[in-house]
This record gives sequence, structure tokens and C-alpha cells, in this order.
Amino acid sequence: MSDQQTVSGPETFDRMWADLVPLGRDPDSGGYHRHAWNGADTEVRAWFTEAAVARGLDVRADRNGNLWAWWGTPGPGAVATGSHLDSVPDGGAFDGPLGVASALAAVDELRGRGLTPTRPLAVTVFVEEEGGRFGVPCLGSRLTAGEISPERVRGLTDASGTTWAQAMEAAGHDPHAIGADPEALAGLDAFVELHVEQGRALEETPHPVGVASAIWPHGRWRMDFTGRADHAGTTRLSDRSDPMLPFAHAVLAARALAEEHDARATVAKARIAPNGTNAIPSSVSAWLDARAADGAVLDAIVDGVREVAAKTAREHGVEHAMVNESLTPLVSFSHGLRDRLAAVVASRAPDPRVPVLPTGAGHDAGVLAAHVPTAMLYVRNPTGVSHSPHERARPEDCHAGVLALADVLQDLLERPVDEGEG
Ligand code: HGY
Ligand code: MN
Ligand code: MN
Repeated sequence: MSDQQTVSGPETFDRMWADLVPLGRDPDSGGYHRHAWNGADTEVRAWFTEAAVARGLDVRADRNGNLWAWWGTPGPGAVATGSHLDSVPDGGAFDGPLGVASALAAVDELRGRGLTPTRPLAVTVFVEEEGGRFGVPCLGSRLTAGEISPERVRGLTDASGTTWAQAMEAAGHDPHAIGADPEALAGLDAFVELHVEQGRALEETPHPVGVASAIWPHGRWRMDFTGRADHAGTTRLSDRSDPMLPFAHAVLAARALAEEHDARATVAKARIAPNGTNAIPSSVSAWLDARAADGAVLDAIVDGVREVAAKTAREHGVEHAMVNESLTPLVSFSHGLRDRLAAVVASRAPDPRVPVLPTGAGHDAGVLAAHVPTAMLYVRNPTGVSHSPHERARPEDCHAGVLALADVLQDLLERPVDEGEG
């Protein structure tokens, strides 16, 4: 970084991306299993620390294990940008890491422009955004924002029964220190998250970069169906308590209700015990992921699934319980700030009508938005596919994202967010 005039964010992005992409990639699927505190997560966190230190940034882990790389001394009026490095099980390369690598590349770009910020800038990495290991999404940002209790987080378990506390401690962080960090958030003037688009809205436009308008209310519900194991060949149908049957009804109800309400409902994770071919299951646990443009519709979908699950469980002599594990209400990003970002992005855009898009995907930015003036940029995704090894963004669109983010950060560093914007 010595010859700063020659540094361009898009160039350094390419180099960082080449280093980051192989870390933890499954050789068979091409996907990633980067989850809080596991080996792949440790590798990508080390990659981040090394990349940030190489830029002369001061890297600190906060009490919740989130990473903050500071350009300038941490203090009031800071601008922060970043995302997460964890993935869903067998996730894609871009969801999360694109925002982190773009943030570091934007720092390079700003330095290359000769900018010396008079206010601090932080590049952040939030822990366990996907909930891929411990089930609850946005754990790092929720803890910092004080929106989940540290006791609950410490006790969350992964599929093998390891608790968050054990996993965090094994990774070298103190699980007793976790909790709300109002000071960290109070010091932020603005937070911006750049993210790969998880849909095809930008692909239908000439724009490589868009701005977020809102995040749909969404949540996760655990459904437990408890029946009785028995022989698949000898047990008369009328004598069974088969939990698979109400489970199947619940899955179909979720789909039908989502269609009826023009919303989303998905059951993608289930645990069947004992999971033998020739034994009626003793229990099924499954997770409903539901999202809608409006909270009342979301409630209607979840209530509808609960009703069908309860009714069909009764009919089959099965016990049923359903509990909410996470809930994110509607996030409407501040109009002032999003308009300001759209105006900045428009300066390099193919036309001034930069798309401003709602999404059904959750983000750390959505959690922070209740505490800090927050905005998001989206980078075009040619297929719209996400949460899959097939997730993509074109290199030239990633470069446009880096430049747009650098422009936005420069603008925010030069002029604080005013009351009407935040
Ligand atoms: O699942 C989500 O919407 C997010 O990517 N955590
Ligand atoms: Mn995601
Ligand atoms: Mn993400």
C-alpha cells in the first residue's frame, strides 16, 4: 500500500477475492460451511485480520466476537461498513463476504484518492449472521444491539450439542463477556452494508448497484411433533402415532398459505428420530422460515401453519408444540439516508434512476437500523440465486459495488448524517 496513488479498490478487491474464495470451500459442491467458531470461520476471520492489518487498520474483536478494523482512532462520529463472513450450510461465496471484501477495497480506493478521513471509519464482520450453526440469525449484531439475552445465546446448541459458550471459548473468546454494547453503537454516525442481491431485480435493469428500501418482517419457528416409534411393516395404520404425517401437512400448509398471501414460507431443516427406513419415527422437529411484506400477514401465515399442525397432530395421536426462535419486524431504512445513497450512486450509474429495492432477506443492517442510521447497497446477481453454491456476481459488477461503496463512504465521512436523514 506504499504507492497510494496507484491503488484502486477494484484491483485490490480482485486480489482479496482470490485469497478468500478457496477458504473452506467444499471441493464437491463448491459451497461453504463457514459457521460461528468452526474451523472455516476461524480461517476467514484470520484472513480478515491479516488483510486489515496489512492495510494498517487496527483490528479488535468486541465483546461478542464481532471484528472491527479501524482506520483512525475509534471514537464518536464514526462511519462503519461491513457484513458477515459466515455462510448458510453449503452456502455461496458472495452472501456476506462480498460486503466485507468490498469494504476493505473501498478503504484502498479512498486512500488511492488521497482521502485522509477526519472521522474514524470501521470495517466490521458480524458473527453468525445466518444462524447456520446455532439456529438464530444475526447473533453478533443482535447481541451488540441488546436484542437477545446473553444467557440465551450462551445456551444455544449446535447439531452435536455443543453450546455457543463452549464453541466461543474454544475459539479463544470469553463467552461470559457477551452482551449489549450501547457505547459501540452510540459512537456510530452511520452503518452501510453492501450485499449481493438475492433476487433478479437489478438484472432487469442496466444498474449494477441498487439501494435497499426495506426488509420484510421474518422469523423462524421450531415445530416439534412427538409420536411413537413402531414397526413399519407390522403396525396397522390405525394403531400408529406417526409424527411424519402432521409434519407433512404443516409443510404443505406453509406453502399454500405463502401462495395465498403472496409471501414466503419454507421448511428446509428437519430432524427425524430415529431416522430409520423401517421404523415409524418417534419424533420430527422442523423449522419454519416465514416472511411477508407486512407483519399482520406474517402472523396470519404462522397462525395458519400452527392450526393445521395442531389439528393434524391431534388426528394422528401426536403431540405438537411450536415456538418462535427469532423474529425481525419490518425494517424500513431511513428515507433520507437511502435517498442520499441513491444520489451518490447515481453519479456513476447508467441512468439517474438508481433502483431502490425491498428484500425478503435478513441482514445485520436490519438489526442495527433500529439503533444507528443505516443503509444498504446491493450488487447485481445475474441469476438471483443465493444461499447456494450457485450464487454469483459478475466481476465488473463487484467493481462497480466497490466504487459505489467508496463514493458513499467518502460522502458520509465528509458530511455527517443530519437529523432528517437518520
Ligand atoms: O436468512 C436470511 O435472510 C439472511 O441471509 N440471514
Ligand atoms: Mn444470507
Ligand atoms: Mn448476508
